[in-house]
Amino acid sequence: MISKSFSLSAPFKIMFIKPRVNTPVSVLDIPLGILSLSAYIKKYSSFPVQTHCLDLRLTQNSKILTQKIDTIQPHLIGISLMDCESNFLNDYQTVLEKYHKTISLVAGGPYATGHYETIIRTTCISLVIVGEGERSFLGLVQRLVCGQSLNDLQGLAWRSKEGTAIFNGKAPYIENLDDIPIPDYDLIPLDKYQGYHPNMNGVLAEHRYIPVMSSRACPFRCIFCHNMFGKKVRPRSVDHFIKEIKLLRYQYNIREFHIIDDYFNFDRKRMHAILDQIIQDNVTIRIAFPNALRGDQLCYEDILRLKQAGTYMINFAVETGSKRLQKKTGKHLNLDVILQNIAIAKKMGIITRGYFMLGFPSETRSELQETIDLACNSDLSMVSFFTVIPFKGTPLYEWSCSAYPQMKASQEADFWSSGELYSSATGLSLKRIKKLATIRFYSFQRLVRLMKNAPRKIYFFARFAHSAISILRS
Ligand code: B12
Ligand code: SF4
Repeated sequence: MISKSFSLSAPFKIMFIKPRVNTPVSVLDIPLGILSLSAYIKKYSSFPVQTHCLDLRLTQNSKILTQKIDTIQPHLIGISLMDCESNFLNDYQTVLEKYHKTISLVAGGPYATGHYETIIRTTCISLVIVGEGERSFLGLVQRLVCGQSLNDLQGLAWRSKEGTAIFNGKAPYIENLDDIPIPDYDLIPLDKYQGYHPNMNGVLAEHRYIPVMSSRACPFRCIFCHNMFGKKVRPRSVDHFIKEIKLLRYQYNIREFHIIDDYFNFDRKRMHAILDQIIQDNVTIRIAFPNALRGDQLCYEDILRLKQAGTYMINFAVETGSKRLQKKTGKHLNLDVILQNIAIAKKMGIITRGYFMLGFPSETRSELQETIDLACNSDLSMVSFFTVIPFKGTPLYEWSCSAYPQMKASQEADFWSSGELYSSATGLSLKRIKKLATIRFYSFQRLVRLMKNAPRKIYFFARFAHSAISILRS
């Protein structure tokens, strides 16, 4: 078991790292997970803690990591990893190896959760927090500082003397999300995350925007989902969330909010309470839902209230137009209701975008066509066709392994080639199909309507054009 000695005459220093992505389009939204960990540990640690964040997406300087480590001299480095950021472990292997004897290296996030064994076996990182991070990370830091054993710390995976990964088991989720303080926004140069760069929503109506989360988890069981926060939705209280919105609006001058809950409309009463509060207190903001709302769990009243509170854009994660695949993927959407709600939103002048997934194992040409037809015949204003990516730790991954035996052989599947796996199995070029579908979707009439509904038209369209070009090029 790794244990370093710390003499704490000064604060315990933690340096978080947010890597660059290894995909063609790099989104630059704030690293919410790191900000939450920072706020939590500062509030609950029994000794002073100083936190820093190095977001590698903000710099091109390849030496910055070493420079920052040497300047800050952290006791612990915490690396946040999604699958699309896992290249960091290769790219910075020598840097990590240089420091791992003197600094505790800890990984967390969706990739670390699904691949803790690989990380512990193949890199010099010997500590991984699996799943929701706040509580286990605090426990880890407290134990490291006090020199206590880590053997029973829930949520931790660690390297044994033999070099194997030992996982102490899942930690219980934090029941009351109000126990987590408002994210530590001062940890990052917030101004650098504003304005003209790709963001999760694709477009923007305001220069100053931010992603926020009012609840964690989702009760559905889509087979492609990387289940990070469990199946029981845990809401923050309306007051706690509104306090954050107001802080960001009035103290940080944020004008646009991207609500990225997995299931914001899980409780209609609560959703109305949040929206009513925004309306009553005259908090003038624009709202978008880049992580989508559950489109078949909305009604006219909900959409009206969303509009009144400032919503200018709603994303709908339809995924597939095939009834067979709706069932097979566990999405179980009521397609008729979702199409009605898209039409209602259109009438209210709300911009809507549909997310669709193409290339599930066993998906036939006519099923692909059903999805494309559904998108093109709908009232959606915008569309994103994605290639199906089977993430390790999801049921889709298991299904893909049996559908594509060559994927299993490659152990850690290269997710970004999964479109090619589908294409080589079926002879259909997903890339081409996606491009043609996108071109078909954006009819002249649709573009005119989008222009009509777009807030701050020139600003909006500059971003729209930018993201359309990146998609067509990729
Ligand atoms: C915002 C978001 C994005 C943003 C930014 C993500 C980011 N965090 O930087 C963008 C738009 C870039 C994005 C992209 C994608 N995303 Co996304 N995204 C999300 C979303 C909706 C919210 C992330 C978030 O901020 N959560 C809130 C914070 C509090 O949680 P967190 O970041 O996970 O952090 C917690 C723990 O992970 C852990 N932790 C995190 N870092 C660290 C570090 C340390 C040291 C420790 C100890 C702990 C720790 O502790 C934190 C607090 O509990 C999640 C869904 C979700 N519910 O989380 C999906 C999610 C992360 N995305 C997912 C996917 C599939 C994608 C895409 C691949 C989708 C696609 N097909 O294109 C792309 C990636 C491609 C690309 N080119 O970038 C998957 C994860 C896949 C994976 N294993 O990496 C998720 C979980 C969705 C899902 N349910 O499947 N995404
Ligand atoms: S609805 Fe979204 S968050 Fe919920 S299980 Fe499906 S993909 Fe995951």
